This record gives sequence, C-alpha cells and structure tokens, in this order.
Amino acid sequence: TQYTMCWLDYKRCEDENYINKVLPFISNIYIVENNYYIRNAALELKEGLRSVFGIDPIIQTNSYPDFKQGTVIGKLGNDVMERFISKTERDKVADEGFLIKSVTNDSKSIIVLAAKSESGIIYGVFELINRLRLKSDLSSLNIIENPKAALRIINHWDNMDGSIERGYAGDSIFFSNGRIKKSLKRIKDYARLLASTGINGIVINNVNVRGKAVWLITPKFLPQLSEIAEIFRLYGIKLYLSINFASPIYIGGLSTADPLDPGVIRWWQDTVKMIYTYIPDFGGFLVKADSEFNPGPYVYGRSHADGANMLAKALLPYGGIVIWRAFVYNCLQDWRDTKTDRAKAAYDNFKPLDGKFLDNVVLQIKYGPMDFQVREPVSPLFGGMEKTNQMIEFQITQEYTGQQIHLCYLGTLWKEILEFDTYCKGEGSYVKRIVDGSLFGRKYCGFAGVSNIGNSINWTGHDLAQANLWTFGRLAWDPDRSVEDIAKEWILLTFGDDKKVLENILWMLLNSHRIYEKYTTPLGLGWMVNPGHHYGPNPEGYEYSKWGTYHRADTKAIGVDRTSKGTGYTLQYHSHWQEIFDDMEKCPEELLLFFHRVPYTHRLKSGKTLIQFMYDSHFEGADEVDVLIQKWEELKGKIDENIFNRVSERLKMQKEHAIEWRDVINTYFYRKTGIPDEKGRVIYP
Ligand code: BDP
Repeated sequence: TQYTMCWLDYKRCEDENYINKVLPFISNIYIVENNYYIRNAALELKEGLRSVFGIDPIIQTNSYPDFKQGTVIGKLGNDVMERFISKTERDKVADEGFLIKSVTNDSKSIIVLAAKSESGIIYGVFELINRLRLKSDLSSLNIIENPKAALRIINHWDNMDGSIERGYAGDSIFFSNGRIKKSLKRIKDYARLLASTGINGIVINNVNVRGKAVWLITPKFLPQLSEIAEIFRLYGIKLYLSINFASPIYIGGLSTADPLDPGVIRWWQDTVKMIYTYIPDFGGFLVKADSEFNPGPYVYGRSHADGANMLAKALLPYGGIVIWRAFVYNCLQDWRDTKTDRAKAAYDNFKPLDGKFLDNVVLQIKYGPMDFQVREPVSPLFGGMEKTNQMIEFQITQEYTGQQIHLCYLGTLWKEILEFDTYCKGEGSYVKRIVDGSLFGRKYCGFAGVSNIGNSINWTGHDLAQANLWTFGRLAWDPDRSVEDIAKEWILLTFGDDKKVLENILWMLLNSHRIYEKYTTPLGLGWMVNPGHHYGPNPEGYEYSKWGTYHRADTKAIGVDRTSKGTGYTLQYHSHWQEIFDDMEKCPEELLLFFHRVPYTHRLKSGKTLIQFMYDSHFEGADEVDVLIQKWEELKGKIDENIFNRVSERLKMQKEHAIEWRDVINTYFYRKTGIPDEKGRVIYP
C-alpha cells in the first residue's frame, strides 16, 4: 500500500473565491537562475500548486522582461530579485532564511521568494505552499523568516539489519539486511517532510554503532551514501553519520583507538578526507562514547575533550563538526550504594571540560539528567557550560511515553523545557536562548530529535504522532513560537479546516502528555516501566538493577533525596534553582519525587496526602483517556476513514493499557503502604 504524506497530503482547494484571487500570483513560476537545486524547489512548488489548485504553471528561465506575472524565485543579490527587495530587507535574511512578499509591479501580480541559499529557497517554497493551503491573504503577504538555531538535526537509531532501536513505526527506510536500500523514493519523500518543517541535518544510523554499521564510513558504503546525501541536499539537509570510536581498530586494523596516538590521528584524517570525496558537504560525526558499552577515550585514560577534539581537527578543514553526546554514565551501578546518583553523571563528566572543546565540537545533551522520562528537570548542563557549544536532545520516538500506542503529544513538554530559565547569566537565561546559541554568542548550537518514523504506512505508527515530528522541526526553527500555534497549523494542514476537527484534535494533543503522566508516573517519579522494552508498568522493574534508576520506595516513603544534603544533585544548578529544588515546599510539585524523599502521609499543596494523590492521579488519568476517545469519536465522518480507524484502534489499546497502569501502580502502593484509598477504589490487598 502507498504510504500517506502526512501534512504534505495536499487536498484540492475548493474555495473559488480564494482561487480567483491567488491565480495571478501563481500561474507562472520564474526562476532567476537555472540551478539544479532551485529548479527542484520550483518543481516542488509546481507540484504543490497542481495538487492544491489544479493548475500547471510553467517554470520559466527566459529573460525577465518576457515574464508576465506569477512567482519569482531566486537568490538575493541577483539583478531581478534586487528590483523587488530593499537593502534593509536583504540584510534581514540570514543564511538559511527566506523572504516572501507580494508586489504589484506595472499592474502585474507577483510573489517574490528570495533567499541567500538554496536551502532558504526550499524552506521558503514549503512555507509558501502552506500559506496557500491555509488561504493566507496574498495581497498583503510580507514575511522574512530565519531559523533561530544553526543545527536542527534528526537522529535515526536505525540499524543496518533494518530494525530501529526504540522504533515503533515499522522498519528502517534506509537499511535492510545489512545493506543500504536501493529504492530512494521513500527517502526523498522523507526529505520533503523534514524540509517542510525546517530540519537541516540528519544522522541516519544508530548511535550504538555495531556490526556492519561500523563500515559505513568506508568505500563499501560511501558511494550509496553519497546518493542519499544528494537527495537530502536537494532539501537543504546535510548528512551526518554516527561512528564507533574504536573504528581505527575495527576498520583500520590498528591496535589502539587512543585519540592521542599519531597513527589513530592519521587514520581519522585519512578517513575524513575520503568521506569528503564522496560527500563534499558531509555534516560530520555523532559520537556516543564511553556509554552503555560503547568504546570511548576513557578506555585509554583520555578525556572526552581529547576524543572529540581529535575528530574535530580531522573534520575542520572541510567544515565538518563533531556532535558529542553527553549521555555518559555508569550503567553498571550498584543499587545498594545510595550515594551515587545517575542524575549527576552527565554534569560530573562534562562540566570540568568546559572551554576545552574546539569550536567545531557540539555537546548533545538530553533534555533531562536521566533518560527521556515523562517528566524530568532540565539538565543542569544547560547554563552550566558557558564556553561549550550545546544542542538539546529530545526523543521524538516515544520510548518512555507510550511507544506510539498511547497518544502523547510532546510539544507541551518540550516547550516547558525550552522556556526554563537557568539564571546562568541572570534572569532571562532561558534554555531556548542557550540552544539557539544567542545567550553566549555561539555558532554551533541547536536541536537533536530522535526520530519516530519508520516504513509504516503513516510513518509514525500512531497517525497523531506525526504531530510530534512536525512540532520538533517547527520548535527547532523557532523555539519562541507557541506550541498551540504549531499544533493548530499541523491539524489544519493534515486534516483541513473543519472547526470541530480543529477544536477536538487540538484538545487531544495539548492534554495528552498531562494525561499520560497522570496514569503512569506523576510527581517526577519515572522508571516504573518494564525493563528492556520499556512498555507498560513494572513498579520495581528497575529498582534493583544496575542501571541506576531508582525511586527507592519502602513502606514509609518514596523518592530520592537529591538535595544538597542528599546526593548533592541540586548543587549542579544555579543557586536560584538550587534553593528552590532543595526546599520541599518550594520545589515544583510535578518534580517533587525527583528531588525529594517524601513520606506517603506528606500533605501536598492541595491538602491531599501523597498516597491519596497517587491513587487519585492514576484514576483521573485513566478516566481522562475516555475524553480522548470521546473527542475522537465525535470526528467520525469528518476524517479519512483509514486514519480514523487506525487512531480509534490505538485509543482503545491506550485505554486498556492505562487501566493496567492505574491498577498495577495503585496496587503496588497499597501493598507497600497499607494505607487504603479514601475513596475505596484500590481493592487488591
Ligand atoms: C536510551 C535507550 C537506548 C539508547 C540510549 C541512548 O533505551 O536504547 O541507546 O538511550 O540514548 O533511552 O544512547
């Protein structure tokens, strides 16, 4: 079966009035230079216009005076473009930005779409198509848009056997059976989807680089990778690869991967040089080192700065970068040792290296100190390393948030994280200003999102999980935008402009994370999932394991004391937050059990005891899934039947699994504490 194109499934515009108004502006397309990439952008526009308006504009490149009216596309600085664009306007457009405006010139109706670069043009084309689909008024069109962050990258955890680590939407679109797939069609459609959200980079292989994937950086695979890179290039997206730090041993046959060893240094220089002969604009390497059994510089007694800088030096002459992950911790911890605290690990490993990384190294930091739980505090590395390029890593794939069976829109969570004020440079030192590079004036900063797509017919398993991919791209482009706005736009582009559809789906999206949190692990608890696959409840699944993910519940209290008197984790924050997180009364309640060890009889702000809150939260959350179901059922007949049925199916599963969560967790607490539910609902002794 043919897959859907998500928010790019163009539907015919039926509004005659609007069509008549816009036709003059779009009936021709004029490109001021016949460049391969600009032509592709123009073709993209042409296809869009064909589907939405049923017209077939001709792409012209003849001399401008022959051009009647329509859309003019080109790079800033070109003579034709200069007729329409003032110097002030031109100066406002950044490298990847674009300008779109309408002008009436000699009674011609013209849209001008200009950018500094080919990627700006392709972003602009998608923006224009979307504006037209949303029936924007063209006569007053006047926009200049620039992405706020330099790096907006999708991370694939795709393995070469075709499986996807933590993937819930089918198999890889890039790999199968140890090979790179031959058909590039789906990859091209994926590039289109990503470009339409503003993404500019992609890592196509898993950060855990094992087996055949180690060899991706060799001539065995580079010819095919260069074809993939070309497709992404058409859409403004650079290809990056995850590498294994011990490649000099595995591929090069050296006896060491020590980053200070001259042979190792030379090996990487040669390898990088060769990669660039295949992919001249190769983005660089993503590295997971010394983490979860991946090799790294620690093996040789070297620092992560030694490791990252060695690679960075090799990449520098070609403009490449090293994206180094901060997800480094001891995954063989002893649960009996109550003094070590996994939450502290990233900061402990990296804070001492602030200022030691070269300029083309970026530290990629998970949004929280643990691992993509439904709720975590912001990682203290944001605002903790002023002299280091930083990217924030979000998990679009829903490993811990319902695995695309549960509806869990993540935009609301991400927005809260981005709006967190670290206070590192006084009030207003928001995470979003750190990761867009503006707070410390750094060049390479940005966003990384672990992909939620696979080869399933709707890309994301749950059709509504497409909103997470869309939102990631849009927030990375502009973290100042409201998620409500972003979600609305997604609904309109995906489902059309029916009022009820908009209202109901918007409610579902904006409330879904809160609901999921309520019936799974509220109050910053986390880690009550089944070990390994991480789906479904298991209150002590990780409690006595080595992974360092404890809630330490006993019969009296639960939660970890991470205050300055406990594990000392709060000391990693700016004093403003240290003081708040240290104080049980001031600590934001949704993070209470992350920072504090709290007796079940402790009264929360509402006056409820902690244990009663737990019971209530799980019942409320599971009940609210009914509201999600009801809101969806109300849309029957208004939504494509296949999509409607698929989502209905998943909501049904969500309900069953929410009940399981509710009952398993509540029973656990009842048995642990012996304190009955005031409302008499928790009945299994
Ligand atoms: C964890 C995943 C694991 C990843 C790891 C990572 O469970 O599969 O390899 O993160 O980010 O969330 O490296």
